[in-house]
Amino acid sequence: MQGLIIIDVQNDFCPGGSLAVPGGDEIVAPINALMAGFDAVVLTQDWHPAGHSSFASSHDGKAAFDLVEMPYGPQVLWPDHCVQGTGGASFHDDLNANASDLIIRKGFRPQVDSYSAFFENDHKTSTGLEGYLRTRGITQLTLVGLALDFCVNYSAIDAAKLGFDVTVRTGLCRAIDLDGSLVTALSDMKDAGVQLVE
Ligand code: VGL
Ligand code: ZN
Repeated sequence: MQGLIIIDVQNDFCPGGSLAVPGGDEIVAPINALMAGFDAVVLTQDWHPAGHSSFASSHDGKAAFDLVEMPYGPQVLWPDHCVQGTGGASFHDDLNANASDLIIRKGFRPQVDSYSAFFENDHKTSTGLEGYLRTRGITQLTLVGLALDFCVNYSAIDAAKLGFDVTVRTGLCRAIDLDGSLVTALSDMKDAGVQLVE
């Protein structure tokens, strides 16, 4: 059984948003067209409380894209984005969210960021997605969405580690590309056994 995981196609990650990924809106229509071919369709939604610890604005003297050390490891600081209940946290208006079976929200714990759809950045706290997919009999996953080098990357690697058969459709993703993060992400995904398909 085949699952489609659509990562963070939200206004703040699209042009005009506070953490805009170049071309983020270009993938919406082709992702909509892909949904019908899958047994399960899951959307993820980055969903931070105001003042979240991943926001540069929560750290005195720090700027967006600085790196800090958190109790769980290194963490990039981001512009405020995807704050719960705001328009920036909403899915892109043209995304066919009605055609999804499940929406997984992540990053809602104030002190921990969550790039992956499966585990938060402490690599321990589960989102519950694994159990959902397993109980629905899904063994093969296709991932698309934003951003390829952060949330798609972490989700794909966790999925592969959990034993799912994972394909990332890179043409249906867009990247932030911070200091070479895209090249690193592509090689990390390959090393984890993720299939990269244009
Ligand atoms: C993401 C940075 C911060 C993503 C989420 O969806 O890739 N990136 N929060
Ligand atoms: Zn975030």
